[in-house]
Order: sequence, then structure tokens, then C-alpha cells
Amino acid sequence: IETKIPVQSRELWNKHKVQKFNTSEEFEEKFISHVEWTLARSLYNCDDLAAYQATSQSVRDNLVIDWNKTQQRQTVRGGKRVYYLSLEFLMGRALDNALINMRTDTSAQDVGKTDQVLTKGNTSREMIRQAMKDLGFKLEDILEQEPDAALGNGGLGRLAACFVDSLATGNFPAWGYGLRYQYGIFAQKIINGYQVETPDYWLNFSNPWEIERAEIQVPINFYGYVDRTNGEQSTLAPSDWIGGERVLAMAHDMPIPGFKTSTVNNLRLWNAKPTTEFDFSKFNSGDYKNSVEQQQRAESITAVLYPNDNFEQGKELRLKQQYFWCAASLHDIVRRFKKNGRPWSEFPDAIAIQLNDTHPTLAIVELQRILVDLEKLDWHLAWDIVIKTFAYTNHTVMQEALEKWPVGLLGHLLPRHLEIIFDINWFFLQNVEKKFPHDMELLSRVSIIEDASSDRQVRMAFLAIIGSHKVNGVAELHSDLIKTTIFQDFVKIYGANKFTNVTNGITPRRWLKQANPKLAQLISETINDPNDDYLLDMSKLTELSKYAEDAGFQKKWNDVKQFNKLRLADLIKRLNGGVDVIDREHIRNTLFDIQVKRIHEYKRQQLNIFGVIHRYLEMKEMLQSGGSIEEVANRYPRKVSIFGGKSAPGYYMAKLIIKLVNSVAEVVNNDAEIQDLLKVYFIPDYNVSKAEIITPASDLSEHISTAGTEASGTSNMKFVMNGGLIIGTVDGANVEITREIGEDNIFLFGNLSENVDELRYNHQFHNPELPKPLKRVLDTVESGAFSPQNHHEFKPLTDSIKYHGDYYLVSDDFESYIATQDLVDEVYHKNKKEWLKKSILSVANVGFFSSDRCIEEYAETIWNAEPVKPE
Ligand code: GL9
Repeated sequence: IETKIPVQSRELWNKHKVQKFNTSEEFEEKFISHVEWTLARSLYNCDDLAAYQATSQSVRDNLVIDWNKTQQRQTVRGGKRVYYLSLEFLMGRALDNALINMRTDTSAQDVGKTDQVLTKGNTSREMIRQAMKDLGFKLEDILEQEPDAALGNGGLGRLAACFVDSLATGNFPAWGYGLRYQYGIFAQKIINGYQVETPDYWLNFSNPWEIERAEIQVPINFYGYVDRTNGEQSTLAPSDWIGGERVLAMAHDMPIPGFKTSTVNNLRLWNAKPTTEFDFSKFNSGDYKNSVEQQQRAESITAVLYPNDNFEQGKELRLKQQYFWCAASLHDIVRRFKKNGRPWSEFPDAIAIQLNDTHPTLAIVELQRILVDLEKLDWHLAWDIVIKTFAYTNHTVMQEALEKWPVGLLGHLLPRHLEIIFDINWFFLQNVEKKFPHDMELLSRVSIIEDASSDRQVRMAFLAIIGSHKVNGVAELHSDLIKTTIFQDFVKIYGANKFTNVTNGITPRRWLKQANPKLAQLISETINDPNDDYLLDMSKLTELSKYAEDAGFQKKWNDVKQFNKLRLADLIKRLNGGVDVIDREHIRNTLFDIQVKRIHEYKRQQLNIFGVIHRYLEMKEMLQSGGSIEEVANRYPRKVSIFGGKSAPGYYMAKLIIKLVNSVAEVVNNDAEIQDLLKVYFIPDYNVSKAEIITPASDLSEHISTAGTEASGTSNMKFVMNGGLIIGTVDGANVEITREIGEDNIFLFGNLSENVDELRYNHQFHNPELPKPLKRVLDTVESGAFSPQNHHEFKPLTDSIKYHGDYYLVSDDFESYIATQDLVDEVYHKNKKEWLKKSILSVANVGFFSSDRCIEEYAETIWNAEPVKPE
């Protein structure tokens, strides 16, 4: 690798080579120097926040050493690089994860006396815990100081975070590219039962996990016009884009440590900054303030993450974000490629770019522009390179989530890119015409430009398909669905091989080891795996099956669950202003039923809360007709129904669902008659760090989307990995979860996706026939039982079922849902042994859902990339 340092100086550099801390003593020394030098604090004013900062800085120092080595190694070996472009990385906290991933193995003779040595010894987490204690701090409190890096909305963003963990763990030379939003997803407050959004200014206390790369600044242009005064007439020839507005993209790097490897990969997030260029016309005319303000506007590009889930709003600033990020990332990728001096034709052998949804589709156009306009490659040679480089992951079939941009807006912001899109479309449609002559309908259906009467729109998903060599869905059912619905015509055109499936996964480091240390410990003891190798090879978990019916083991298993339920009860108490919601005395016999995810009609939190209301009404009726509380408890045993999740700020119905949950909680939790047999609680501000407490505490979790709507879901995998059973529809990855863990170990209900169209169609002509129990629920809601001040408050929710076609099929699935909930009660309360067996078998067979498996599949079937292992 090249360097500016003269040969005679290099010895000196090597003599003073930086060293990682390896022992607790070395760590303590680092820690204190960071307190003094980095934070300018001391023994006398080092609080928990400062201790968190100093610990993180120290750990980061270790990571940076490995980061540098990893980058050098990857450059020298020259293998194919993978770039994962995602507008969202929902990383959560970094410190605990780094401590877990930095671990090295315990050699047999070190067991039990390895507190001090990190390199060969105990986990770094244990060593740091001890060192922190010696320094006067409690690791758990220090970890709590870290704000979540919440640069994502939900599943899609968290998937990207799991992927970078698995990419580093698998030693793939892979970088993530994203945006460094100053405001992540909003913090949710619940005020009088309503969601209120407050800004998440997560960078308030500086971020020890980012490395500012002030030297990496990429100029990005917007607006302007295309100049072909060079005599060329054709848009296919190299053209000059004369930009109108210019901003700088500045890189911020986050080290991504792999588990049990010294590979540390990079997540590069771009931040928008004003250029130092100055508009002298304004300056000279004395309009200084105005020209400063104009510069400040540059920063707004990366100011805020759009808070929508499965919905595209089509705002100009969002398109600006997308281009800013794509252009900066491609500039970076191309610059790195050009250093090698390899011919352009080898670009796809050197580089794979994965598009996380259609958000980065402009990268396809930008690469074509770079190759044609700047590198002067022939259009068709360039296009061949582009297609071989890109692959596209689709994450949803829902129409309202499919990105479309008005031609006028795109052409105004990116005039040259619009020309290129038209040319891509022209050649594509010509090929279609050749293959299917005279099929005008087909041409108009597959055209990148949607030609609706009034406004023409660019369909980003079609552009992504046409510009990629592979397109994948995120679970088997979903990958089949995209081939038969939204992308049907493209299967006809390209053949089925262009379309593939890679079922989603989650990282077991964060979602088992970090979130559930007690279960992780029980597992490693039981399968005799002191070095936690099962976290890399999840097939080792099948060993657990042997103990599924072992009474002694079941007890230990159950004890872990109780511990986690108490931990959640503590969190809920804290969030509830110090007032307990959950009766701790009976916690062992209280079923924790949890639904946490973004609030969306298709995810059907309304079905869940209607089920809760039904249960409540049944209990009340039993009492009123003279039943004793024991009889009620026998029929409807103890349960706490927990909800959590954010609604998009502009999503009226989702916000109303949140309000209904809180209103039902108010009534049910204060009804002395039913004692503590039923409780309802909405956890405010659901996020990654709360998920780490919530997920391990479930007995049952709900994944009850209308069949065919949830592409995969990933929290279903997280709950199963933590020994929770699930109730769910035959949707998304639930299908494969059932296959892997066995249909005896999952509670499935509801209509199948193949029947959804017909059911919906019928609802259009006559209002659905409401099953009796649902009718009673809706009547009760409409009576104002949960909204005494405003009886009509929830009418939009009940009306949507009764009169507006019940698009999400609540009426069709309700009876099957409550019957299945009865079955859940039956097993949990009458046959605990059976329940525990199901729980153990679920974990034993969850291995398939590790994101390591997922990344291996991408590497093999889409990227053709190989690991670069440290020696
Ligand atoms: C989603 C799907 O809705 C989920 O079913 C899927 O598990 C994830 C990851 O593949 O992708 N698509 C999507 O737009 N979101 C998803 O969660 N929403 C966001 O997170 C923005």
C-alpha cells in the first residue's frame, strides 16, 4: 500500500506503533487518560456519562487499531468488495455490543481466573465490568448512558444493522453507506393516551462511536441544466451537467466489529455541509445575511430521518437526501476502484452494490452518468457494467410504499439523470418490444415512466429491477408474491432466475447474548460451549432438544423467563411513573402477551386490542351472571397484554389505535372487579434498547398481519430466539419459522394469502357479516365505554370494518384469532410442561434465522464475494 512516509522514517513509526489494551490495568490507564485528556475531566467530576464516554473512547481505540488493519488487509488482498446502501441503519447502542464482539476465546486452563486478561481469557465484557467496578462504576449504569443510534424506522433499518454485524463477523470486505441524520426517529411520548412526537437530537452529548473524516468531502450538485454545446446532439453521448446548487458531503465513519474476529468493518454516514464557495454577487450587493442563510440550508439535507414506515410521501427534500447519499457513496466507491488501475470492465468483479429497497435506486443512474459523462465509456458498455454491479432487495408489496417521483420534480432537481432514465427506459422498452411484439399494454405496464393522464411519474422499483442483475424478496412467501403480483411482467420478460429469495435474519449476538445474558449462559452451560461458539454456528442449538422434556432443565429455563419478566416489570414500573402495573407476586402465572412493532393497520394491532376487549367483556359477563372470580380466573387466566410502537406522525388511523389501546388500559386496569386477572399496558417510545428488555420477557408475542402484507417480519425471529412462543398468521417469515421449529410449536390462525383478494373483493359489495363477539366489541367501543367524553372518538376504527370494506380483514380473522388465544391459555395455564417443551424446541431450531446464514446466501447467490480472513 502506498504511503507518503519516506522509507527511513518508517522504522520510527513502527517503534511507536499504537497498542490495544489487553488487561484490565491497561484498560484502566486508557480510561483515566480519556477522562483527563479527551473529556478534560478528573477524579472529582467524572459522572456516569463521563465514564460512559471514557469507556467508549477506550474501546473505540482498540477497534480503530483493528479497523485500520482490516482496511489494509482488504486493500492488499484485493477481493471483491460489497457495499450495502441503506437509507436507514437502526443500530441502537454500540458499547455493550462492542464488548461482546471483541471477546476472544477462553482456553481451558484460563477458565475461572481470567478476569484480567482479554487476549486469552474471559469475555472482554466481564473484564471491563470488573475494571469499571474497581474504578467506582457499575457497568450496567454506564451502558444506560448511551443514547440509541436510532437512524431508522423499523424492520428495514434494523435489518441493515444486523447485516453489518454479520458481514463483519463473516470477515466480508463490506461497507455500509448511509446518512448521518442529526435527528433520528422521533421520541414518542404518550400524553393523555395520545402519541406526541418529540425530536431525537441524539448527537447532543457528542458521539464517541463516530470518526469524523474532515478530509473526505465530496461536492454534490443539484438543479442546473445539461450542456451539449460540444456539438453532440444525442443524450447518449457524454454530456455536461452544469449544477445550480452545490453542497458538500462529509464522511463520518462508525467502526463495526465482528464477533470473535479482529475484522472491523466500516459504516460510512454522510453529513451535508455548505461549500466554502461564496456567492459573490450577493456578497457584493451587501446581502451578506441572505448568502449565509442560503449556505445554512445545505445542512438541512441530512437534518432529519423521514419517519414513515411502509409509506412514501414524495417530498423534494427526501429525493435530495437520496441523491446526495447515492452520489457521495458512488464517488467514494469509484475513487477507491480507480486507485487499483484496473480496467472499467472489471468493475463488477471488484464491486457489488446492494440496494436496500428502492431508496438508493438513483445510484444506478449515477453510476451510468459517471461512466458515460465523466469516464467517457460507450453507453452500452457502461450499462452492462451497471447491471452486473447492482442488486435490489424489495421489502414490501404494499402499493403506498412503492416509490414514485414526478417527472417534473426529478428533472428539475437532476436534469441529466432524468435524461439517462429516459434513455434506459427507451432501450429497455425496445427489448421488450422485440420479445413481445405489438403488446402495447405490456409496454405501458412495465415502462419506468408511468403515464397517467395528468402527471408522469418515475417508478423507482422498475428502474431498480432493470438496472440490477438480481432482485430478491425477504421471505419465501414474499419472494413468491412479488413474482406473481407487482413484478409479474418482469418475470415474463427476464425469466424467473433474475428473482430470488433471501429470507431475513437477525444477529444472535445482540438478540440473544446481549439482550438475554441469562438464557445465553444457560445455553452455553447446557450444550457445553463455554466459548459461545453457538453464536456463530446456531446448528449447535439443536443439542437443546435433548432436554426439552427434562424437568430439571425446564425449571432452569422457566427461571430465566421469570427473571426476564421481572426485568420488564421493572422497566414498565419506571415508565409508569414508579407505579407497578404488573402483580409481581403472581408473575409466574401471568402470561406476558406482547405486540411491539410499528403501528400500522396491516399489522393489525386493532385485532389484538379488540381481542383484549372481547376477553374483558367475557370476564365481566361471567361475573355479572353470578360466576365467581375463581371461575373467571379458570376460564380467563392471568394475562398482561403489552403493546408498543410508533405511528408515523401523519397516520391518523394508527394514532387512533394507540389511543384506543391506552383508553382500554385505563378502563381495564382500574376495574377492581376483575382484580389483577387482566392488565393492558402501552410501552411508550419503543426502540432498540427497549426491545432488548422486552423481547426476552415474552411468553407469547403477536405477528398477526393480514396474510400477504408483512414481507417478512424480523421481531418474530427475535421472540422465538428468546424462547417466546408466537401467535401469528400464515404470513412473511412466520411460514418458515413454522417449518423450522415445527407446527406444534407455533399458534397459527386466520385466512391464507391466496384468499385475501376474494375476501376483499366481496367486502366491496356487501358490508362484512360481523361475527357475534366482534359485533359486541364494536358496539361497546361505539357506546363510548372507552371514551366517555367523546363517544365517537373511535368511530373511524369501527367504521373501517363495518362500512369501508374491512381492507385488513379483521372481521374475517376475528373468530379464528380468539379461538387460538383460548388454545394459548389452555396450554400455558393447564399444561406448563408442554409449553416449556415448545419453548425449548423453538430455540433449539431457530438457527436458520441468524443473519449470518442470510449474509452467506447473499454472498454466494448475489454478490459472488468471499471473506477476507485475518491471519
Ligand atoms: C419492511 C417489511 O415491512 C418487513 O416485513 C420486513 O421484515 C422488513 C425487512 O425486510 O422490511 N419493509 C418496510 O418498508 N419496512 C419494513 O419493516 N418498514 C420500515 O422499517 C421502514
